[in-house]
Amino acid sequence: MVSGTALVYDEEMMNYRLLWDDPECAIEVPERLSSSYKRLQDYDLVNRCVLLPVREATEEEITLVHSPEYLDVVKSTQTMDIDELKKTSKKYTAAYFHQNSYRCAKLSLGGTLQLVDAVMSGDAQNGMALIRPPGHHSQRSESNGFCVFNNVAVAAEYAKIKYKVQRILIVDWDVHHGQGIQYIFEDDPSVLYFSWHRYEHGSFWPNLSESDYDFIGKGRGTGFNVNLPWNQIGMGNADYIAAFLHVLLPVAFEFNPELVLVSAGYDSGIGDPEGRMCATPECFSHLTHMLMHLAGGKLCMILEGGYHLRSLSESVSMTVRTLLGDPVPRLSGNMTPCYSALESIQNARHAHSPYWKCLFHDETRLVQNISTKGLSAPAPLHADASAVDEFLENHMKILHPTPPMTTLLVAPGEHTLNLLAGAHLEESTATTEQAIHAMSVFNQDLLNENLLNSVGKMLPALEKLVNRKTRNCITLSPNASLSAAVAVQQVLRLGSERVLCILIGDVDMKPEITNDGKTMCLTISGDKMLEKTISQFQTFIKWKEGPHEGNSFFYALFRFLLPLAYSYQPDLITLAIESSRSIGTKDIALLTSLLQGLADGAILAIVTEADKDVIEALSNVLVSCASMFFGPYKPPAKECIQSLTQELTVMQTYWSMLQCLAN
Ligand code: X5A
Ligand code: ZN
Repeated sequence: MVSGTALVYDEEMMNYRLLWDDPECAIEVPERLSSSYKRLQDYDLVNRCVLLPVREATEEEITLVHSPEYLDVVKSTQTMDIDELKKTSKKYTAAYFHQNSYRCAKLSLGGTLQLVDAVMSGDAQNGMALIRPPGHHSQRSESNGFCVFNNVAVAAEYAKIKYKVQRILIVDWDVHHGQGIQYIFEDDPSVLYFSWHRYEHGSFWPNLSESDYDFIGKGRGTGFNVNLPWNQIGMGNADYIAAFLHVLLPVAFEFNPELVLVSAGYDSGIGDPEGRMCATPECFSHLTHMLMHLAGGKLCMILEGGYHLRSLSESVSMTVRTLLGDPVPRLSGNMTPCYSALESIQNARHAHSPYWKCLFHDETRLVQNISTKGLSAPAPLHADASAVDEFLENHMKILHPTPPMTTLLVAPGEHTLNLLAGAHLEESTATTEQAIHAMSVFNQDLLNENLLNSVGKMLPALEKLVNRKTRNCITLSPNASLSAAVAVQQVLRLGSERVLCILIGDVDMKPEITNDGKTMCLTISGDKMLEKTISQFQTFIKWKEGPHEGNSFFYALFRFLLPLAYSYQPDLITLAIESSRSIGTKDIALLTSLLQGLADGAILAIVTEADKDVIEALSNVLVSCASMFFGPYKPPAKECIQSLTQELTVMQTYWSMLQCLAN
C-alpha cells in the first residue's frame, strides 16, 4: 500500500523580491515561504513528511504550456538592471521581476513536478509543494498576478504525457480566479478546472467576465470548467463546505479523476488582506480531507497565494496535518451558508446541470435578481484584525489533542482479528450486571448471552471513546442496531451532547429519539419504508444499489447525508451496519471515511460479526485511512431519488446546509 506525505521546500525560492515601490505587489514577500515552513516545524509536521528536493524545470517542460518567446523574455530578466526589470514588469499586470526570478520560477515549477513524480510513481500517497513564485495567473505568453510560470498547468500537461493520465482535476481554492489555468484548459475535457474566487460582480481583480459562473468551457471542454464566483466578502466555513458538497464534489466524483492537483492559495483564509474572507485554518483540513477521497488519494497541493503570514502558515499546517492522516478538527461557528453564497452555488449548479448527471436530478434554476447586485459597498466584516490575530494564535490550543490510539476493537469471542491489524483490542469488560442494566430499557426478547457479552465489552470502550483515549472504535455485535441503541444511551450518560446515529439495513431497534436535539437518527434501508419523517432529528431514506457494485451512493452522500451531518455538528457518531444492508462495502467505506470530518473523527462503528467485507472495509478506513477507487457514476434508481427528495423537502427547512437554492 502506498503511504507517506511528500513535502517540497527549498529556501532558495526566497531569493527574489520586489525591488521598487508597488503597493499591489508588495504583499508577495519571501517570508511567505519561511513562515509556513517554520510553522510546520513548530507543529512537528516536517519530520513526519518525506522531504523532496526541488530541481530546475527544463525548457521543454516550461514550453509544455508557455511560448518560447515568453520563455526568452523571462530568461532575459536575469541580467537586467532595476530599470529594465521595472520596464519588463510593467508590460504585464500585477507582475514583478527580479534577477533571480527566472531561477526561482524554474525551481518552483521543478519542485511541483517533483511532487507529481513522487505521487504518480507511488513513492508518496500525497504531498505539498511550498513554492514561490505562484502560478495560476500566468498565461501562455504572460506573467500575471505575481505568477511567472503556471506550475499547476504545466504539472497537468506533464502528468498527461509522462504518466498517461486521462482525467485530472484541478481545484483552485485560492481567492483569486486562476484565469491562466482556465485559458490553458478551457477546451480540454481531460482537465476539469474548479475555481471559487472573490468576484463581486466583476469589480474585484482580475475583473473578467469569463470568471463568472456562466463560463463553463469551450468546444470539447464544455462543462469542464466550473467557476464559483463569490459576490460578497466574508465567506466562511459554512460557505466553503457548502460549495464543496453541492458543487465541486458531486461533479468531481462523477468526473472520476486519476490525479488531483490543488492550486492551494490561502488568501481565501481568515485575515487575508486580499480575500477578506473568514474561513478558519480548520476549514482547509476539511477541504483537504474531502479531496483525499478522489483519485485513489493521489493528491498534490501546490502553493499559490496567501498574504497574511500567520493565517497562511496555520492553514498550510492544517493542510499538511490532514494529508498525514491526523484527525480533522471540528469547525467553529455557525454552519449556515450566507444568502449570497447560496445564490452563487445555485447559479453554478444550474449552469452545469446539462453536463453532469448528478446535478440533473435536482431542480435547478437561475437566481432572478442577485441580491448583492447594485450594492456599492461590500458588507462589513465582523472580526477586526486584532481579534483575528488572537484567534490564530490560540486556535490550536482549543483543538482536541490527537488521541493516543486510533482504533479500539471490541470483539467478544474468537474473531479473525488479522483483518484489523493496527487496532487495539479492548481488554476489559463490564460485569454482566452492568451489561444487563445498560440494556434494561430495551426489548428483553432480544437479549441473549452473545449480546450481553458484546455489550459488556463495549461499555468500557465507550468511555475511552467519549474521553478521547481512542479516536474511533469498531465493535462486533450479534445485533448491530440494538448495540447502537445501547451505545447512544450510554454515551449521552457519559457526557456526549450531540450524537449522530446512522443505521444501515433493516433494523430491529432504534435508539430512543427525544426532541431535545441530543440525538439525530438517520436510517438507510433498501426496503419500502412505512415510516415517514416526523421530526427534524429523525430521517429515513431508501437507498439500494443495483445488481452491479454501483457507484450511485455518493449522490445521497453529498446531497443529503453529509450536509445534514455538517449542519447537526455531532460530537460523536454511531454507525450500525446490519447484514441486511442495501448498500455496498465501498459505499459504507466512503460514508465512514467522510464522516471522519465530523466529531473530531469520534466514530463508533458497530458491525454484525459475520459481515467480513464490511469489517475489512471499515478497518481500512478507520485504522489505516487507506485510499479508495470508485468506478464511474451510475445514476441512482428513480425510487431512491424520490425518497431522498421527499426527506430533503422536510429536513432542509431545519438544516440549512441541505439547501441548494437561494430562492
Ligand atoms: C497568486 C495570487 C494575486 C494577485 C493580486 C493582484 N496573486 N492584485 O494570489
Ligand atoms: Zn490569490
